[in-house]
Amino acid sequence: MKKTCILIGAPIDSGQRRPGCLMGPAAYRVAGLPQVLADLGHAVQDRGDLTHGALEEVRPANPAVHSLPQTLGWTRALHAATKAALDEGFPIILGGDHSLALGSVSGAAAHAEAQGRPLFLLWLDAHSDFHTPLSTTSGNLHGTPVAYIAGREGFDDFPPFPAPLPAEQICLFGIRSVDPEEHAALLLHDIAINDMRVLDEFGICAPLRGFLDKVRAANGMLHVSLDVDFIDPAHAPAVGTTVPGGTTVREAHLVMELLHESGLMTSLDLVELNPFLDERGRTARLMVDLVASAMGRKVFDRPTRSFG
Ligand code: 5AB
Ligand code: MN
Ligand code: MN
Ligand code: MN
Repeated sequence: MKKTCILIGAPIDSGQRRPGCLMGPAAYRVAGLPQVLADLGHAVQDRGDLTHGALEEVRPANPAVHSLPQTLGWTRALHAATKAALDEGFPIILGGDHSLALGSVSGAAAHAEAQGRPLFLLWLDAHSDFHTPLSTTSGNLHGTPVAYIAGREGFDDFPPFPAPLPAEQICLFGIRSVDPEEHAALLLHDIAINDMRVLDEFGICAPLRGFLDKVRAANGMLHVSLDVDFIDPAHAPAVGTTVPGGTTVREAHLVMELLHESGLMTSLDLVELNPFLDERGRTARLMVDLVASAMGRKVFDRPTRSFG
């Protein structure tokens, strides 16, 4: 189905300490994302880059946490922009570090609540991002969005999350780096963790189809958050937090192709691209190619699953 793709630039660096992610939206545009979407037959509206608006003075309870006022400002801006864009089309958030998902997913949750539909979340990432602002030791808030979305305590400085997602509506995929505190909390919340061990044994299709079947059965909306580090750093070097043992290029494309075939995805984040660390734009181009697969590009256009 052809969509109205609404591109929202989110030049955010404040969720971690290595500068460069704020160049992400520009890199996606230089790598040709708007044209690729148009060539696939979609309407494209590029809304330009957001700003975080006025900052309030707020001191974090955990002294390790940095850039809290900026993160709060971005959370409000992304919430409003994503919620509004969902009324008109298919938002694609061009990050920016992963702290942007505090706002994009809360905006998607507010929209879904207003529609009376459940929101599901597919988190494609090397990390579980399940810290709270109280538990994080790095103080980097890009490691916290899943905890906010799942309704963990510790987000008192943030707007209350609209209808936190029950564990069965969250699927972590590609995980291979979890801090001890996150590990304990994930087990308590009983969130589905498709770590790389699971993907090694069962492949991409079975675990992903299982989750997509749940979304379909519930007539759910589906937000997908794609962290560059989901892909192995050998193929996607432009990221601050490299973790070896990630997905191959083809595995990542297969995820995107299955998402497209499902017709279920309603919003998408592209996060953690740091163009300053890239090699001649290859990571930005890979991310654009992955979006193309998610939006209908096929190697060969034949009825699915016909072999021989
Ligand atoms: B990303 C770590 N758990 O809290 C922390 O890249 C890494 O958005 C967080 O997935 C990685 O600092 C956040 C060690
Ligand atoms: Mn992440
Ligand atoms: Mn990550
Ligand atoms: Mn990262």
